[in-house]
Amino acid sequence: MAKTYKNIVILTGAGISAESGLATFRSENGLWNNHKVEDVATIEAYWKNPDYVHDFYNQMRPELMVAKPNKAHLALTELQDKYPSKINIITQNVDTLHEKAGNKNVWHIHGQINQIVCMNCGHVFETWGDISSEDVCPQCGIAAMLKPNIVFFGENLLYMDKVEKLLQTCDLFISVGTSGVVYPAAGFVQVAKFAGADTIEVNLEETSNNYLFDRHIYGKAGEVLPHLVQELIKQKEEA
Ligand code: BV8
Repeated sequence: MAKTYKNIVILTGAGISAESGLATFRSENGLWNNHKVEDVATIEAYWKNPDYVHDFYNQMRPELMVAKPNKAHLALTELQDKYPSKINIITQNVDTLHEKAGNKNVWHIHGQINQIVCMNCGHVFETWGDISSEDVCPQCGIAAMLKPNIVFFGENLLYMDKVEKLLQTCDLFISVGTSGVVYPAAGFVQVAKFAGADTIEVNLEETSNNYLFDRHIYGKAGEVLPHLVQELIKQKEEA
């Protein structure tokens, strides 16, 4: 009898947005948009030179604002529409392509590029525009305390209470387009596996934690994920 699932968790990384034209983090030259990650995505880099980090994200925002979801994101919408079960998407991506594709239950554990947080009062607001250390918080009026609502290296992730529960109760864990080098996200598959979930990895190539996956589907997410979604939907119909 075809297997069906009740609680599916999908973890996505930069690879799912690659076919939308967005840069991944660990390309050949190890640079990310021509910067070293540690120069722009650590909390130390931010405190040392906030406007250097603001500029990095200011330059990224326009591209992400107009980026379009690809067939991989749309396949997840089809899965959520046609596979009656709880399906949550935990994303490391700061773009909004899951939302643009109509995906539901999306958890941005590394934050979002179009959100700004005030480190004085905690207020979070949306903008696709530029931010600098001169800007004041619209809530408390304090200047130089605004930061992209993005989780830098050395900062705790967002929604980890929710994520823990999802991982401990899932029966299928699918990882799409992540190199599996950044923790704690890279360890999520282990939690799911201990919870008894089946684990599937979708990537162009073998990743560093590939031994933890029961099944590997190699190829571009936009090409292979729709087939996996059709397979799951068919299994459910036949059950
Ligand atoms: C934390 C924000 C507690 C910026 C990001 C030593 C050992 C273990 C851990 C650590 C350690 N030292 C420090 C740590 C912790 C550290 C960490 O993991 N470091 C690593 C590098 C060793 N983690 C943290 O600091 C985290 N916080 O642990 O809190 C704490 C508190 C205080 C002090 C210590 C600990 C915070 C992590 C979040 C950091 N912020 N981003 C931004 O996004 O603007 S991480 C950054 O990497 C992005 O969010 C990105 O999503 C994430 C993971 O990268 P990937 O998404 O996987 O992207 P990548 O390019 O690597 O891979 C793309 C993949 O897609 C590839 O596999 C490729 O083959 C594939 N692909 C490409 N095209 C396609 C495709 N697949 C399919 N189809 C395609 N078309």
